[in-house]
Amino acid sequence: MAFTIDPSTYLLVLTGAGISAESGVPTFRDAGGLWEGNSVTDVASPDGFRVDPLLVWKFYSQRRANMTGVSPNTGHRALVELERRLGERFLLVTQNIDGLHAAAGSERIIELHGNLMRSRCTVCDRDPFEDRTAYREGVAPMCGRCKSAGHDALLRPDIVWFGERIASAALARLDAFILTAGARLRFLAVGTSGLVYPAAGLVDVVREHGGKSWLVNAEAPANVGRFDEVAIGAAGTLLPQLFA
Ligand code: BJW
Repeated sequence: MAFTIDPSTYLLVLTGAGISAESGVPTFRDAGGLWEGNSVTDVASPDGFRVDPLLVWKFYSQRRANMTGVSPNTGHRALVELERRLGERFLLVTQNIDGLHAAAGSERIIELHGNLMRSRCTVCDRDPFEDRTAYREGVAPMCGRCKSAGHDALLRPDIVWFGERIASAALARLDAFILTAGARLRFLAVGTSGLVYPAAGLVDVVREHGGKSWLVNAEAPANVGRFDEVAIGAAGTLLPQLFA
């Protein structure tokens, strides 16, 4: 099997946890995955954070620490190669917060669910900032800027939790790409279970615009029937072959 791109193709790629699995980053819903032992509502929702910010910080601190020494794999690098071929006709939308696409060299990226290595204030409007600290002292981190202004405010990871809105600028950039491409659009989803929206609905949006959709995944995900072509297997093996 091969996925054909020609000089008019616009390629929109959506990645999920599966593309980072071969780098050693746990997926969410696979056996032994990240959610096992953690209730999603406890650690990845605004309500969970309100109830127990320390638990949430412990969870994300551990994940920051776990990223030490983790590097991109052949799947990430195959997408860098595709971007080099297509230039402005390429856009990568990732649900992953691990930063591995940027580390591999991808440039045209939308990080739909945020970034693990950034924090932001829960109160003030300072920009999200790079923060690799894995908090261990049993105290949830506070905003230095708010403290200087005389009040206390919690920091939080710059991540989109369940029930939170995706940044409107990200959605606008995605819409603009899809509109420009029209029927020249090809959509490639890689390593995602197709359960979490709005990402899981992208395949339908592409179809409405007349585009074709391809899927590369280790197993058939929830929305497999909505793709035109499906390749089942490991992303790190299949991606370099499918676009050779
Ligand atoms: C391999 C492989 C290998 C393994 N090679 N493959 C419409 C319908 C129903 C519900 C909703 C809807 N619209 C919105 C919702 C609600 C909700 C939602 O989707 N709920 C569903 C669960 C039902 N969505 C939201 O709340 C979103 N917000 C929103 O829509 O806001 C609207 C709004 C409007 C007005 C007011 C307020 C709000 C936000 C979603 C945020 C998701 N965040 C998370 C956690 C944060 C990040 C973190 O902590 O890390 O993001 S959830 C979690 O799931 C994470 C992931 O990015 C996301 C997707 O997971 P993914 O990537 O698919 O991973 P897995 O593990 O599930 O799958 C991995 C796949 O890879 C598997 O299939 C493997 O087989 C495969 N694989 N190895 C290839 N080597």
